[in-house]
Amino acid sequence: MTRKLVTAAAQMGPIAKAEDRKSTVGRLIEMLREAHGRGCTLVVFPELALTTFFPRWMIEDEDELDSYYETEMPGSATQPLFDEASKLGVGFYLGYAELIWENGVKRRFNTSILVDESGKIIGKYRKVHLPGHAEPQPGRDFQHLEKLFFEPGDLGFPVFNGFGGNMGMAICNDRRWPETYRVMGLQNVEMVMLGYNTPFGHVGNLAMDSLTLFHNHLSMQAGAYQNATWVVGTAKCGVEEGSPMGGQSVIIAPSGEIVAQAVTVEDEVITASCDLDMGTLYKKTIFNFAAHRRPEHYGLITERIGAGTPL
Ligand code: CDV
Repeated sequence: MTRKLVTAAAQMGPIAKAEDRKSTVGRLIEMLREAHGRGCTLVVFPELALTTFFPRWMIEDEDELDSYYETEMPGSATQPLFDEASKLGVGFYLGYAELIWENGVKRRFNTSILVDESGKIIGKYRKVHLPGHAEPQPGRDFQHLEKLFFEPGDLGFPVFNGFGGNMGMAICNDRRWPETYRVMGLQNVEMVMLGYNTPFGHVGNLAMDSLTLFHNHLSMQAGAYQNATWVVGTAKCGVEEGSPMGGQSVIIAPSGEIVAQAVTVEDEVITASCDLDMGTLYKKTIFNFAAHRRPEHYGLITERIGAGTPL
């Protein structure tokens, strides 16, 4: 008997700076309904799916900065999404900017949640691998100030029981790091959900820039195959406030093969019937971790951060 999870990646086109939460949440609800109509019980939305990708600007006004963050989830603006999802019996992954107060200190995270089919939050993840800079960089058309506007996540890479399987989360730049998938692979993850905002021109090297979409898929396909897991990668894309961002949202099987891919850079729902048992053969053979891994030789991975001299 197979465990089939009909899953959607609900890609978003640009969110304008002036677009309010009501309108953005309305777009999410529309895609949720479309996914439900195609038999889905899980929808994966992008990273920072409620606002424009604000780390592209240096924002000095604290009130303006705060306006991009959610202080409660669900809040009044996002409650309709939760209501519609539970009414339809569809769960979702949602990325958003999270602001909390802890011991009188304001803390900011780039966060995702997993909501089950009854509307209950069953998992939370905070982005670990923050890209970009903590200071504005001169000469750039667009900044990438995630290191200024977020703290590195403090929840690790937990795997949650839901949707009939073992469900993991990551956010954008996390997908480029093999450690992301392997830590979840060691918890027998069966589906990794992740949202992304990937601006072109980030590195400032034309040759590398032309490979942006290739590297997007390369990272996720490798993570899927090497850990025998489904990966659902959902973009926010198109030209947002003048900044072009890559699309090509995908659903990837544990074989590493792409089984569904978006073809626009707009709001677009792609779906696949994901057999959560499909990774089992890989997990029992070529990627039988218990039989083949040699952690006694992997010490440098946790001892060193940057590359150093040969041992
Ligand atoms: N939002 C991101 O994390 N974006 C990064 C870019 C900046 C490299 C990404 O990995 O797509």
